[in-house]
Amino acid sequence: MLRFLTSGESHGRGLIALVEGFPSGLDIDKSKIDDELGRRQQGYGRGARQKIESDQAVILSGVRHGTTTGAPISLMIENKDWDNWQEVMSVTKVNVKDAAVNEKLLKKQIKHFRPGHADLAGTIKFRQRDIRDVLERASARETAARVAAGALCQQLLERFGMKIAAHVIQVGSVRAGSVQFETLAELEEKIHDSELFCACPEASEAMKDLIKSTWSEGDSLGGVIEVLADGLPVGMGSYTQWDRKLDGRLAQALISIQAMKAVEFGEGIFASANKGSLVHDALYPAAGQLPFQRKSNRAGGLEGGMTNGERLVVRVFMKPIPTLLRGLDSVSFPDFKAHKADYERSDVCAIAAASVVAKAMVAIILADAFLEKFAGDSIADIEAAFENYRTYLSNGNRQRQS
Ligand code: EPS
Repeated sequence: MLRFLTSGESHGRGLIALVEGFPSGLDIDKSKIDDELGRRQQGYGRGARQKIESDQAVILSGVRHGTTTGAPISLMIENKDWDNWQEVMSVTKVNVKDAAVNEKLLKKQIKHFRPGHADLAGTIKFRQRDIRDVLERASARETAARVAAGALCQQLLERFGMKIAAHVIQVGSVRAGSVQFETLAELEEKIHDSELFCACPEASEAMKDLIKSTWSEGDSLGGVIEVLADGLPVGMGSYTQWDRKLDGRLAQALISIQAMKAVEFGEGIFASANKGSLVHDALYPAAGQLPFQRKSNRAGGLEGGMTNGERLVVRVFMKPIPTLLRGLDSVSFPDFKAHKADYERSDVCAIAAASVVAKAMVAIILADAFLEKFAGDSIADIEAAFENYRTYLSNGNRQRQS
């Protein structure tokens, strides 16, 4: 079992990702982790914070001489902004009798809930005295740690011929037109220069314009991300128990990303309104690597909670960021009087960054499901199990192996 946790606050010293259950013997390319971290910081619509940060991972454990050892891998990303927050976010007690310190604390205290954010329920639940205690951990800054862990998992998947890509297909009401691509490398080329990681150049410009005008109105925007994965062997995940189903596990991981409100696999929404004959992907014999083929992939690569050999297609829907420059109606804390929500420096639209996070979360779940299917403590053991399964599949999948 692959486990992963994060810790850290938005303006604290830094973030940590802890990945446990990762096999030994994989050569790690740290520059690939840093590339993903850099990509997560990009995208049109982000606020001033990204000019302060230049995220890089420091690998603290679990890797020796460039190769994983099988021990827990911890990755740290420092917050450069910490320099400006040392008193406000100090882990040790500060001297509130010092007028300068006290003034800093009061200035950064959050007293008005932002509707749509974790502020209200978090403050009540944890009996906080300052809404900042919720904001700091609920902030999407945390996703930098997820991206570092995801980039590690992507390297494991790549080692076994799998590839993941993500692109933005909608910002607010602007949808990308359909774009043709065969391989995910081709898709990545198409999104490379788009400031919104969108493969359709016209839509990309229209998305930018919409973000610009929304910005000037003091408002915010969400959007839709599509994540795709190729090369997944048939049978990752399982139909045998609810919590082994891969669609359920992916949905949970994606919905856990800040501001995500819905997930769709393949043509899931279309499927709910149409007849079975229009929805299911018929099977035909084939003589290739697999003894079957299909002419469509409306299921999005998953049937019965398992990969079925087709491309994984999953979409995740993000709501607009809840921190609005113009402030929504809200109440104050702790006296609950009518007051506009606080404005904390924020992004206007973080959909491009979120696409990198969605890709990372899919990588983490797929790596877990892969290790479950081809269990082994080392890459060598996993490779043997993987090869054995490939031989079984190429035999025509006709006989069960004892
Ligand atoms: C965020 C608010 C902003 C974003 C932040 C998420 O941070 P700040 O308040 O420091 O300006 O920039 O995202 C990041 C820092 C990041 O690296 O993604 C929030 O409230 O969720």
